Amino acid sequence: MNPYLDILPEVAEALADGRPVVALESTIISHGMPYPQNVETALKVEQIIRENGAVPATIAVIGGRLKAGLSPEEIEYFGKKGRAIAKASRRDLAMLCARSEDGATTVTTTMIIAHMAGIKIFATGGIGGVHRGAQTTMDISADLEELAHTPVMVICAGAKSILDLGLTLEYLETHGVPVLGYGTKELPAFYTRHSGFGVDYEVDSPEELARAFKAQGDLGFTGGMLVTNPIPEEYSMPKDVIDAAIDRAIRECEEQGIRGKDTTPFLLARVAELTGGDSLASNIQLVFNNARLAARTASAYCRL
Ligand code: PSU
Ligand code: MN
Repeated sequence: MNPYLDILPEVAEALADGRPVVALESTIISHGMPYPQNVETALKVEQIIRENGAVPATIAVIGGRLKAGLSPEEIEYFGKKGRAIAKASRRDLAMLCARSEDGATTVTTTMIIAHMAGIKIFATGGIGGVHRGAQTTMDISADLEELAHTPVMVICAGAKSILDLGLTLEYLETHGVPVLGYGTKELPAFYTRHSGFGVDYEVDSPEELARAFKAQGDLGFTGGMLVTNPIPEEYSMPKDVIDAAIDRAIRECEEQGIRGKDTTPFLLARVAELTGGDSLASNIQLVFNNARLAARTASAYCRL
């Protein structure tokens, strides 16, 4: 086992017994939602995963240790400290380990640590991607590169239109990452079920998702797989409301000269403010929905 890795006993036992485990990220807790809704959501997500037959493993870096599985107290700590916790991408892990510091894991680092621990399925809200204007800023999330290289299935609600969804799909195609739609042929756009862009394949059951991921591993491919699960209709937002908030947040981001790793947390927080909490409520519900699908898919994978 990697000398920097700590696996929570409950998670280690499930993995040793071949029982289903679902990884969860901690940037969504510290940087993606405000306190206390972030802690309430993170704990509820763990409960939903249990109710659907799997063991949750929330992933983070604490004191330079890579943690696969957190206690409720540790989740509370990440939620309370919020944006004071460093957002940890691939380039940050070595320094955090060397300096014994804390880090909130993004999709990228959650995939890395999940893979180290032997966890195959990971549920989150949205992934990073190619930002609008990337032609000049070159702002492309490390999440896409990780999906290209690390064999973990990421179940999300698509990508927010803070990103250029068309370019994000092109990048994933170039790097050979399958983009599956759960019960849909259309890429969902996080807050809304529709983006106007197609996915590679529509898949209609957790069993089929599990078989697809198994086949990818059996083929000797080392990359990940992206599952996009549309937000339930009753929680989706009106497209004009969310588009207006996103356009305004992007304008403010440019005006304030915000760049690099601060861009996504700024846009997420600003969109939530501009929609008066409606977007937060949708965000929470889509994470629950992804957790359910991930737990069922992890269970199906264990039965193969
Ligand atoms: N998109 C969301 N919610 C999130 C994130 C992205 O809708 O919480 C977080 C995830 O942790 C993701 C990270 O991995 O932001 C991407 O950041 P960046 O764009 O800096 O790569
Ligand atoms: Mn970026």
